[in-house]
Amino acid sequence: MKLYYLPASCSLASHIVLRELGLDFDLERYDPAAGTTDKGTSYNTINAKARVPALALNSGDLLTEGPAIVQYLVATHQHTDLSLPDDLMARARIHEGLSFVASDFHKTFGPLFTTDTDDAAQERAKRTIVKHLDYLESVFADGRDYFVDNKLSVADIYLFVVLRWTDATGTPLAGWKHLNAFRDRINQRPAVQASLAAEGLN
Ligand SMILES: N[C@@H](CCC(=O)N[C@@H](CS)C(=O)NCC(=O)O)C(=O)O
Repeated sequence: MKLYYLPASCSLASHIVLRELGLDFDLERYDPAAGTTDKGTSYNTINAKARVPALALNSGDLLTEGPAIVQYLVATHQHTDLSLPDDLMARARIHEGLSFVASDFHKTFGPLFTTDTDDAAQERAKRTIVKHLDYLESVFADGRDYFVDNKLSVADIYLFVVLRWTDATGTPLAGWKHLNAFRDRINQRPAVQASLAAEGLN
């Protein structure tokens, strides 16, 4: 297997899950400015969406979209802390958590990562991020350690990756004590530390 990635981006979630599952995989880094990978391959020829993550499977299939990748990985490797529950409602809850992180939380950061967004759009994005952080903080206010049903899941890994962006985007987590503690908790996992090191992030 090979994961196409961009350091610290949402592809970090797929990267962490691959390591959590103890899988054998290669990494190939995408350089959006050049439009190529670090092996000099035009990335459009690999993934026409020109987005990471993309996972090249040993079967020859290319799987894209982070939530699909992490759910596929845990569905095909059941023997870890990240195992999918048998109960369909519990699975739907994980999907619900992933969808919130992907469609609402992650996407709000977009204007803060580009230089061509005006100040008003950046302020609007920050206000929406704060709204999402308040919501997430309220979820953790019942004392839970993990986002969905208080059981570690791929939704926690994706949430951790997006929470990492808050420091760089003017909404540092210090004001949200439960989320701050959650980020520290996930950060301590050996697979997370190994992924961060492999991406040159710690
Ligand atoms: N819908 C995609 C979104 C992926 C996405 O936003 N990828 C960003 C990194 S977080 C990317 O590829 N950025 C590089 C670029 O836009 O050139 C998914 O969930 O996987």
